[in-house]
Amino acid sequence: MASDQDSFELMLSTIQDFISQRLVPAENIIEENDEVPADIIEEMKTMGLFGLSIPEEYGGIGLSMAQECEVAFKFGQTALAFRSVFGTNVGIGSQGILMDGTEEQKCEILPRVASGELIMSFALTEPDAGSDAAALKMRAELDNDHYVLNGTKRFITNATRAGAFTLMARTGGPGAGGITAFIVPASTPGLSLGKADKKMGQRGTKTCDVFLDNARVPAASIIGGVPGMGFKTAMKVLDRGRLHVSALACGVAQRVLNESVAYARERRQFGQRIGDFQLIQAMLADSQAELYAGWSMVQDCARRYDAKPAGKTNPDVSMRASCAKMFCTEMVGRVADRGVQVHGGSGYMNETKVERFYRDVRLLRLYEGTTQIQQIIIGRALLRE
Ligand code: COS
Repeated sequence: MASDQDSFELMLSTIQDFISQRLVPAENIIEENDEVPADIIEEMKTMGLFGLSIPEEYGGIGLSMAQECEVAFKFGQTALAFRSVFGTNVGIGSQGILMDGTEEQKCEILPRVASGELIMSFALTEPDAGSDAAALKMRAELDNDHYVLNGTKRFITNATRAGAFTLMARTGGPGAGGITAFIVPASTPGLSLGKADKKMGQRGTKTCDVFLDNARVPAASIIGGVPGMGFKTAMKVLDRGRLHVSALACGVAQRVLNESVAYARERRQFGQRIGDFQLIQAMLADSQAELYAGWSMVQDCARRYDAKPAGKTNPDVSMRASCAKMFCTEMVGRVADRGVQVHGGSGYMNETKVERFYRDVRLLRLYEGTTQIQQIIIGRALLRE
């Protein structure tokens, strides 16, 4: 389907209908219940959303990065919890296996990930290793043909839904070269979950701690079969994930702008609609121009991503993905802030959609690498010989 632009356009329009007819009307349910309804998750599976990025040979739809960004842009225009349900399967949970896994691992895992039967989650962050991912402490000790895992993972998205984790642990000495990526089934004895995190926003998304207490996994669970490659796998996965998050940020900016324009058309003060005031127009114009700039970056970077050999790193593309992540997630913060401002006092009230997006987008500047981490990646790339 990926190669067929007409089929892709058809799929995008089906997604658009699903978002406007099914998801947008369910946004209040998410806010009230902190859960994505089970029937919606089933519909997402039927639509193939869990397998967007997985090649057709492994049961997915095999979208290009540019196409995946278009889908992420659409899903940014509703409560972010919906995308989060399948987001780890499309991105950080599955891509390490696709990029660096053995053929056997790909054949065994990816079709189940693509169908949504298996939810994959990505476990890198720890209590003492957030931005400094190479400092992670979780130990993986070799014991005959098994590894024994001990330690804690933190803020793990979709952990409560996950059937398996792409999990980074230390098999060697300090630093990046001592880190290995494993596929760890959630049913592994010794693996348990903490209580659900209470977050500022993004109601309906699920994060919690994951504890490993003498959890044994076969040595064959190492992604690609070679220890010590896990940090590079994680970085490649994050390069890609950052582009996806950039597109998502643009989608939210579009929704907030739509809400703001609609409000500016209707709301009347001083005897006229507020949209007729130039100070309101200025806020809308700033948001539109920044959104246009951000989306242009995403499209350009996604094209470059698709042009490089699959699974290979291109430092220039990594640097540009960080530029897009930094710009788009900061941009949507400003757009959401202006959205609240255009709505005045109503924008501070929970029943107003912009209030929710204002809280929801705060996370985008933090996960998959903070703005400051993106600056470091960009700065280092510029200074590299
Ligand atoms: N693709 C492939 N390999 C990469 C890479 C990338 N994008 N980035 C780094 N590497 C490789 C390097 O080439 C280096 O390999 P060699 O030792 O063979 O030279 C190795 O990985 C270590 O890289 P580096 O020295 O740059 O590691 P640092 O510890 O300095 O960390 C940052 C680099 C800060 C960029 C990294 O820790 C990071 O991205 N942190 C943020 C983590 C994050 O996003 N967390 C979010 C949690 S997931 S929601």
